[in-house]
Amino acid sequence: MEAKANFSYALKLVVAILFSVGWCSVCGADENVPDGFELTTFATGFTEPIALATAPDGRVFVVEKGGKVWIVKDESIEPSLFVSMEVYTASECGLLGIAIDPNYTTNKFIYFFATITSDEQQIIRYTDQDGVGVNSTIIRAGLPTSGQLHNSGGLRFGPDGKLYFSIGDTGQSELSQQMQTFAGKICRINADGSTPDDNPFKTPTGTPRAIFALGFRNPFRFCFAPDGGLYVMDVGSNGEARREEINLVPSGSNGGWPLVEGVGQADVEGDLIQPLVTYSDLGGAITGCAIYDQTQFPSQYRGGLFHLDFVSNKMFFMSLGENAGESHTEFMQAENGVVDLAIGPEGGLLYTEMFTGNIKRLRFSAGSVITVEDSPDVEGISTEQDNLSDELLSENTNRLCGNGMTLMMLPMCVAVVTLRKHGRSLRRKKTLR
Ligand SMILES: [Ca+2]
Repeated sequence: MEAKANFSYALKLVVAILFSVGWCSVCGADENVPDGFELTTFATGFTEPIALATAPDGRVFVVEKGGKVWIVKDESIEPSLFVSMEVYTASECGLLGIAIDPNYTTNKFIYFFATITSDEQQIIRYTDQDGVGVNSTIIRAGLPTSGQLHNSGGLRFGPDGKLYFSIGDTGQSELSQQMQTFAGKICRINADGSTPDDNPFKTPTGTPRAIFALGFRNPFRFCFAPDGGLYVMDVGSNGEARREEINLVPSGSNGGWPLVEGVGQADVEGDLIQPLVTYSDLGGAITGCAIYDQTQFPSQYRGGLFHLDFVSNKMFFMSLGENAGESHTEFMQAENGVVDLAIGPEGGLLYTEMFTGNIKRLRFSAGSVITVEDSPDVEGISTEQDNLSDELLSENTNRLCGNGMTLMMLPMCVAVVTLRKHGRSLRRKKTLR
């Protein structure tokens, strides 16, 4: 068994040891968010919260690895469970993923990815009947697991309306390149579990396969951009060759595992995907991701990708497009056991922490952002200036902080102004009193 591969179990053990000797203050990191952002506890008290999703009505579904699903409504946890499923929970097994139907408003369907026994995983659909899951329906049975490692469990609808799921190599790396198993694959199915005719691979007799892309080690989480781009986070191996990867994954492509980890080619049919980002020093297990398609954050984050790392407990950001990889930067420090990330009901981000039992909420709180080049009030402001003029800030107070009532209610209002001139982009911050 690979020590690092079994990432949840190994760290849990460390945490248990530290708890037992009273050192837990050293388990987690001190949280730290960028200027202008605010981190709060959205809901707490969960046992190993491993996945979450926001419904169109603003309720947030929180999935516990042990099989329970809770609903958070208006920032409080509903007293009755949505569902409690019988799942197999050894090592990395359990209730692992959730997806909400694109037509949820009319059909109320919610889908889960679960390890059912030591040798089977399933995709199961429930109907949301006033906050309770009913009409349990198996969408896909017989999905592989070894009852231990690399079960993955990513589950998302693409913009094409198809249901995608990810399964890791189940601890046998050679399976990732073999087409007769879903191990080490990203799969694409219809919402009813059938296989779409336009999937990229066919069996020797011409039947479409559910496989959308092959060659992944442990693609625990993935996310879609509005243009259909599928971004897969593939957890890296151990030792010097280890690379956590962010891959843009086209239909019919090959992620390369175990022939290549990170960047490189191998002697196979067709080119391997070259990851947009690889890292080994920034963390040790890449996890939840979300494309930021909202407007609550400043404009430079819109349309970009946020992701988590379970070992360094950090969140990272990268913009998408031509130079996506080069823009990958550390965004914030979280506390302990970050695994899933989703857009929250108010347009911020929510993430789960396995070890604290918390759902955290990240919002931008520094009033509005004005872009200097868009403002008529900023003639003469140069990017060389260290401080914004008081005149600029007072002229823009209402735009920055809302209205006078908002200013009075807040102890302070931090103005953040982005200066974009001559191709440079600088942020300036000033506290208004
Ligand atoms: Ca790869």
